[in-house]
Amino acid sequence: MQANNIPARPFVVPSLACVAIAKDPPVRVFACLLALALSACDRLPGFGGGAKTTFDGDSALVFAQAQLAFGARVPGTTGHRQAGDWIVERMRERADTVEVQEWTHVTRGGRQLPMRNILARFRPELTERVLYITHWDTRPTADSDRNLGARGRPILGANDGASGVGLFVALASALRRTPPAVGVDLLFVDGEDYGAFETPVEDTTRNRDVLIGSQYFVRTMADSYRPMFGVVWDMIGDAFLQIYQEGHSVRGAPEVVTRVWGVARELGYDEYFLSQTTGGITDDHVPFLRKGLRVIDVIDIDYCLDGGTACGGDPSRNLHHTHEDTIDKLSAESLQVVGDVALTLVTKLAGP
Ligand code: 1BN
Ligand code: ZN
Repeated sequence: MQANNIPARPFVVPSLACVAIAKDPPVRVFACLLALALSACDRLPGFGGGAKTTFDGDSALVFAQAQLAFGARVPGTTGHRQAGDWIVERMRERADTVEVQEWTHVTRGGRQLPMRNILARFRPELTERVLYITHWDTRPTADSDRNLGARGRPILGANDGASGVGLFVALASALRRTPPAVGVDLLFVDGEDYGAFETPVEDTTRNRDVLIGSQYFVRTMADSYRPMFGVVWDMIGDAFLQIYQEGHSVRGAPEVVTRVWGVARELGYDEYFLSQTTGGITDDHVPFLRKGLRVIDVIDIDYCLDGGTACGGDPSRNLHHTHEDTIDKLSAESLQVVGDVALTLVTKLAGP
């Protein structure tokens, strides 16, 4: 079922259509300025159509589109550096503090990759905190594209990369307007998608060049950093939103799954947050779970052309890691649903 029963593959903000096709730097600058100008709109109080909170799904979509204006955000490329700078700037406008972790990752093949994790903090003085995580990099290859000849090119990553960034920037706008009673950390991790997700996916010793940023964060964070719970938000912009309960999350932090799905039910979103469980997915929550932190993965892995469950049994309709992961597959309504849940989760919590 599609979010709010909007017709199939709804519109892309027409005035920003230029952003997706922008190739030359001046146009990209223009696109960013436009996104910035529109970001002023999301500071207006009030609830948009269908919204259950002050989170603004339309703005989230605009911010996702602004990421796409940088092209693919593959570590080591210009698009990656510019998109990272853009995130830092947007967070400095909104969060109380912004910390940037920079390091060089050496791949299995000996390549040196510049990496950045960006941690935007609200109420950093508070001990009681919630940690939200999303990856901001995009995959260097389109491993599942129907066109075998195009598999070697990087994907644009509208859902797989930009949707989580759009969600977080819009979330940061809402948190700036109304500071939460508990601390909130928005962590943008790098290098989630660079290498190969080997099978079995649980074997993270073989998955050397994926989840790079989340593993680095967990390795370097203070032992005293113990958020109450955490959520990875990944691929949450699909116009046909279907979020199953991910296997590692259900086994590793069932009470967090119950909490997140409970809020979704209270908001009337149980047609999007489904009660079925999927198998375990190797994603950025795994390093946190291994460290003993209660972090789950909210991911819509059922990313199919024209919706359907498991793409109607036709894997060629799956848009994950293909060149068809473009902005027209996302919707502001889906981002609204996820943003309402993410914001309600923290605003429900009483402070110290
Ligand atoms: C999420 C987005 N992932 C990659 N890009 C993790 C993943 C790993 C998803 C294996 C499916 C299979
Ligand atoms: Zn991916």
